[in-house]
Amino acid sequence: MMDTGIGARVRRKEDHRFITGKGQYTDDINLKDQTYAYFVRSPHAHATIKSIKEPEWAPEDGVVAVFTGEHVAEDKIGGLICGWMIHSKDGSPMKAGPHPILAQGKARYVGDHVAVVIAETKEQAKAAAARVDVTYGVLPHVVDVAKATKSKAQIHDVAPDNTVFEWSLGDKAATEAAFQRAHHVTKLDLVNNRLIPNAMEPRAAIGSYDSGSDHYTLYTTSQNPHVARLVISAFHGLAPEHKLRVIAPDVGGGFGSKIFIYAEEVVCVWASKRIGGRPIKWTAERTESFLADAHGRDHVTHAELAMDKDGHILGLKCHTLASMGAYLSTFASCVPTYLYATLLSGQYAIPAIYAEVDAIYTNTAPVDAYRGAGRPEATYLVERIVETAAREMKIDPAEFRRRNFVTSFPHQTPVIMTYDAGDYDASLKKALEIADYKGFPARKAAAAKQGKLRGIGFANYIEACGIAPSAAVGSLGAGVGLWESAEVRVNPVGTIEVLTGSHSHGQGHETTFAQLVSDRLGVDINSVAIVHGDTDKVQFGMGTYGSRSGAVGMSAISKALDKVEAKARKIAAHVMEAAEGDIEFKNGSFSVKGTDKKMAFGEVALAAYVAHKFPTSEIEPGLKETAFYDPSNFTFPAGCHICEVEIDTETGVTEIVSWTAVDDFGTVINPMIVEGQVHGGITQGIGQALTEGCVYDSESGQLLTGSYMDYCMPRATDVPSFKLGFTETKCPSNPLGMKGCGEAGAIAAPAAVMNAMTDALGVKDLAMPASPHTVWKTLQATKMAAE
Ligand code: MCN
Repeated sequence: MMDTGIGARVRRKEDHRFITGKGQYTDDINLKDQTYAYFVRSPHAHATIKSIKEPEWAPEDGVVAVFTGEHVAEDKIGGLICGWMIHSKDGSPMKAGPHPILAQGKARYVGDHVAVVIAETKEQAKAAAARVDVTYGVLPHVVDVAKATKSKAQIHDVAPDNTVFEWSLGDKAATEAAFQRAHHVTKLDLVNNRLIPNAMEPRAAIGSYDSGSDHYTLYTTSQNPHVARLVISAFHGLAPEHKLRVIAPDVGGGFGSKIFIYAEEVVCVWASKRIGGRPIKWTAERTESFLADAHGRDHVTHAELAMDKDGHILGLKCHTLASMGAYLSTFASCVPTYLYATLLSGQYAIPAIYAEVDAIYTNTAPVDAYRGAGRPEATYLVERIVETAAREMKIDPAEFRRRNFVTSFPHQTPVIMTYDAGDYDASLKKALEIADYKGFPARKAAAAKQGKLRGIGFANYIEACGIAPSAAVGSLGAGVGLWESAEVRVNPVGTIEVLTGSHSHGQGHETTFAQLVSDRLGVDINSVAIVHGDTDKVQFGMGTYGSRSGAVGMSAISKALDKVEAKARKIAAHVMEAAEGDIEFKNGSFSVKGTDKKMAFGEVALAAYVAHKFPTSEIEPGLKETAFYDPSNFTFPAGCHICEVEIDTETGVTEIVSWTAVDDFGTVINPMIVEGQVHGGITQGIGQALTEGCVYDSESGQLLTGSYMDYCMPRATDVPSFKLGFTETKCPSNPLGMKGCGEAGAIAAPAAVMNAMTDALGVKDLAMPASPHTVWKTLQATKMAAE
């Protein structure tokens, strides 16, 4: 029994169905009388829509209907919303332009939804969409965030210079005073390159309306079906919540890109009623995913770090331009603000910080949370500038970090967060050992003999995850509290169903959540089923993002398990005719202290339902408990990643030759799953650093990297075998002591790669993605400068 509990390397229960092709993804579902949707998308970056004309459809065209923004307006269907209000420094609210589910009057990026064609087959819908005649009036456009405020393109009437907000955090005067006292100031300009999500399963939706029950159903690729139902119900005004069921079945990856409410989902549900209730299915083609999934990052930053003569950091200031894309997506405004600037203290005791963030509209796909949102951008800034400062001050980068680490907890940073627990020096120390830091000079010399430049780079990241605490989140502009729910249903024979508001789209919840139950109740892990992703089954949940499912979702389950155990204990006491205080619960059985009386957990469950030997006036029959868990703080996983690269000076090709990651995730439920999460995260971070570059053509506004021919995801051959280690400081704000692990690798990796590459090349600046061409140009420039 013990080897399926907390800490066991249990194989993922869900993998059998995935690897045998038995997963049920949205596109695997087909409903009776189903039709298919295909979207007519804008070929222009910015244009007025002058007219939309349909040809005469023949029966063989299979067209059921064509809808435009006018039909949406006719039915008074609300637009997509950004749920996080941010105020500018002057107190004015952010400038949120309208975001209709089908464009009304204007298209604002290439791929914007202009109309939808519903047809009998997918092929007919696509062919018919190509024949819808849209007349556009092309407008000036801007795709570059650094140029957008001065551009002729005015994307939304509410934002004349395309500025959404000008926000700041921290104490400006204290930071300026710190810079006045500085012995050395390091300055760095950074671009955090725009990323395009590439989930294995493209987004998909099936909307259906049943006129008999006046009930809507939406199957969708969502990370948070309950929030989708709430938003579609409350803001789009489609149906009251109890008449809308949202099901997110198996979801094939998201990493943030499936958190948001997208136009296609709302269109499928709404249009189903318009066509008389026939279901409408839409599955994105990969090119549509490139064009219209919410992108990530796109920051341009200037940062400065002030130090005293001994390399102690006195202050940090930065100014960031954050592209929002053409519309504000669901959480867009909170990514470059509260998810970013609040972590600019990194692992360091920085006395003064001042951050300014200007959020800007551009004629590009909306930008939202992806692969760690905000926190990777903060880590990139902090770890790149800390490494650069150490080099400029000729202090060993590990030693520089050690001198500045936060060492006592709780630690209040100057940018809102209170770090609860950690031991950054322990992670660094362990990482230095695993990476054989002392042996690096010899490895560098050996590489040089083969004509290669070898470099080493650190990233001592911190992230705030377990995104939930209502008190904190509510006060940071969300206006709502976040938490998580759980229901533990013990069946009469002792098998267990756990209904959770968290959502799994690759993280192995069906295994780790069951491990917790197995551990606590001493039951076989195979008698535990985890139910999630269906608003008709699970009462309410906040879903999955910000690595919150372990720390928050499992804590809610833990709370419900406490209640189950407490009730079962009472029942066991009655059945065994003993005082409740004499009942012990261990390894799945209840026993009476000092006697040989014993009942297995399953026997108590049966007693709870049918074999009552307790007064039901005192104890209700049944064994089912619910809990809501709202933590008091975020969790702060942290760690040290060390990357070593070798650069071929002839070709500019970079090879990552070694990777050490030592992470502190508090209590680890399943080390195998956690290692997998770290591997996946690092690989994505390496992708951002080396290969993934989203390019919009400034002349035409077209997305030039709209397929795998041009947008290069990292491959197995791009990554080394990772050397992992763990340290453990328990998170004090949840009962399990857990910290999130899902995004850690993606947060740490870009800075570690770029620090290693700049070390190898002996340069200060190098842009991501550092492709062989970029590296080769840098090598040539360095050579020319030396000549
Ligand atoms: N876990 C553990 N011990 C810990 C922390 C976590 O055993 N100390 C386990 C959890 O029980 C869970 C997994 O590790 O099975 C990840 O848990 P957690 O860090 O809480 O993260 P979430 O499940 O909330 O997912 C978070 C993060 C996010 S926000 C996204 S989105 C995400 C992700 O990580 N998307 C993923 N990991 C992904 N992995 C895959 N394969 N695919 C995605 O789309």
